[in-house]
Amino acid sequence: MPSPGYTFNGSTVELQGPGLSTATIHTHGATVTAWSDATGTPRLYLSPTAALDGSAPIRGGIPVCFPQFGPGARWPKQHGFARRLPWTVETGAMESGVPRAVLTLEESEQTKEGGVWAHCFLLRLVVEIGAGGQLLVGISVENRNEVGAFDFTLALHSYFNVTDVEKAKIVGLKGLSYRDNADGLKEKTEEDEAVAFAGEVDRCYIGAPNSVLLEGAGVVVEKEGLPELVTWNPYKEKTAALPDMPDGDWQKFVCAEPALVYPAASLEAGASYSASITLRAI
Ligand code: TA6
Repeated sequence: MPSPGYTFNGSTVELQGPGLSTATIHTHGATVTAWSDATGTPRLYLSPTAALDGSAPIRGGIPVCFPQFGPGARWPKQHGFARRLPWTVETGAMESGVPRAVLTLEESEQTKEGGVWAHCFLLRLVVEIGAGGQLLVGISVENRNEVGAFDFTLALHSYFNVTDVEKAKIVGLKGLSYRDNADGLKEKTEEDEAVAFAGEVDRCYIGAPNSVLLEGAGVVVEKEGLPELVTWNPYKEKTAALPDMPDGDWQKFVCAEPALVYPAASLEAGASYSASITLRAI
């Protein structure tokens, strides 16, 4: 077995955890692009045609959506700037036998683009592989304005490998209200025991439980500080319109995205907000 450890080559961080567990984090967007569990099974989907050169957000893994989830309410482009900019590796080390990387992003001319969200802030992303090979991703948002609150929405837009999306299910959302982004953001109630993917699915479940099972992905997603769960698969037609995903790859992934959307969070100057996800293979 390889020894647990941490390496950084200037653009990617590699974590080696217990057993065969590993994780890769690109400094571009602080995007976790790979996580294999303790048996060495890769659990995150990464498009084979994703841009990894910083020219676009990375299609796959766990892009960070901030200061908004969705279209340009605060920043001009979809899902905000956090997934589009290079982050700084603050620390990377073994801590109590666990490999951990910490990446940060602060305000810049680019984050102030458009002038709508021209705030001083610090984002910190902590990625760690736990003793059982589980992946932990923590994010904190600090308002560094001298005066003045800001608001934001946030998502950890996680893509998971499945062998056949039409057999995959997300279990634990029955009875919840959701906004259906594939149907004009209408508010609906989930009637089914499990969310299946027999067509385009693009939903934001309000007040989702802190643990959901992704059948077909072999993963349980746990979340804290992220009340919503977004479920997404673009299916055939919309995948064909994505420039950075092969046409047939809609069959190979589901997105289950812990998010803070309804309502947006508001942070006073000097205040911080923390959230996290834990991904466990089952
Ligand atoms: O999380 C679902 C979603 O907001 C969808 O509406 C879909 O467009 C997706 O994210 C991907 O967005 P992107 O900007 O990465 O193409």
